[in-house]
Amino acid sequence: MAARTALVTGISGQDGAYLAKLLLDKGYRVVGATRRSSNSRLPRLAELGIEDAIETAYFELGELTQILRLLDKVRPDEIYNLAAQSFVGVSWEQPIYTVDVGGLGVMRLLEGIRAHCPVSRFYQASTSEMFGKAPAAPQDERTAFYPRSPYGIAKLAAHWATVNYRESFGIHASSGILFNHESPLRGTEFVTRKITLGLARLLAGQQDAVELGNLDSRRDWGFAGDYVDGMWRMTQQEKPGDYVLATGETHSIREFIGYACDAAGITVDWSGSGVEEMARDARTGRVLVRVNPAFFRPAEVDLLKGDASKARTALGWSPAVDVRALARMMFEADARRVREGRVAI
Ligand code: NAP
Ligand code: G4F
Repeated sequence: MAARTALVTGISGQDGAYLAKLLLDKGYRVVGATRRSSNSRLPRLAELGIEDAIETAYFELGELTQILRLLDKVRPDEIYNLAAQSFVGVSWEQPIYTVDVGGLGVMRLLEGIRAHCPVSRFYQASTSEMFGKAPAAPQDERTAFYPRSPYGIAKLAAHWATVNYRESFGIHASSGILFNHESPLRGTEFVTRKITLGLARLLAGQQDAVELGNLDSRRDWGFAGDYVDGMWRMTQQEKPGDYVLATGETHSIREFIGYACDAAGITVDWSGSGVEEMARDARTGRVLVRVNPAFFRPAEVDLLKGDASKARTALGWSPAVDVRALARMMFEADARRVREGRVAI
């Protein structure tokens, strides 16, 4: 039997790499869709040793004509749309672009599916950011949405587009409402990786204290490798649907710093409050983390904590890595990269 073909957009990103690896291990032909860039390397795929195992194709969520040609040519069995301007902080600086690619871009893809491959199964990378200022915790598939950023608004439009094309045209379109998931391949601008890489560099004498914004917000952090398995399980269901993927635990940024420091063998001593708050190495007194208001956001999502009961029951999905193990995995990978003088992904 011919291998099933999966088209993965956002192949150069964190989830693209882990999902491509999972699909290749399952025997899929993987076509990775990527933006044209002056640097054609895909370092995350290289780190997982799969750079040469996937086919790549140019792809831009803003360009309808390219999307139509690509879908007509590849006719994939499954489409995983992981592409987006995914950094919440930048979405206030690039609101129109963020909504264009993250929201309208999904309409473009769905129109392409409708025209060229209506039997393809579609996965949309939705997010817990859609809950935003949530009325309650934990959040599940029935919780009301209240996005707090242009990014959240874009993703909410894309989520409803996915639901609508499922209901209007019978497309097998699923929306994965994923809570924060991290890994050693996480972008260095996201807070977990900024902490683990910053700490590794600081301990090697390569940088001063890590400067962060709001230390009080709480996130439900899991491991990206676990979450891509949930994406795949959604597309294998007889019927499409919406599913929350989360660990069910929530931790503050301050707590994550503590877990990363534990992994580094450091006991943290917190002092001060507000913009004066800082974390020191309890033994040496060295400042590890300080607050820089430049990293505060115009509006914050204070508390995310997910309830993945539906995914557990219907998909048989559960996360294997908890936040402490995640922080250790990430710190150890960054410490190794720093020791070996490798450029951070
Ligand atoms: P990521 O590492 O930032 O990857 C985003 C990908 O989107 C990159 O491959 C990027 O390509 C691509 N992209 C950006 N703009 C594009 C455009 N205009 N056209 C085509 N491709 C474009 O994000 P991630 O953490 O892997 O997340 C994957 C998806 O899940 C994203 O949609 C994100 O919003 C969503 N999500 C993530 C989380 C999480 O915690 N990680 C949680 C919920 C939902 P370049 O390399 O060229 O920039
Ligand atoms: O790591 P973050 O930038 O992730 P955020 O905003 O939660 O978004 C991520 O998760 C979403 C799922 O809920 C995805 F949809 C989205 O694509 C992305 O992957 O920030 C986490 C928290 C925020 O409250 C932020 O204000 O950390 C706080 N924070 C404090 N100091 C910081 C910093 N965030 C960043 N990036 N940098 C800081 O210096």
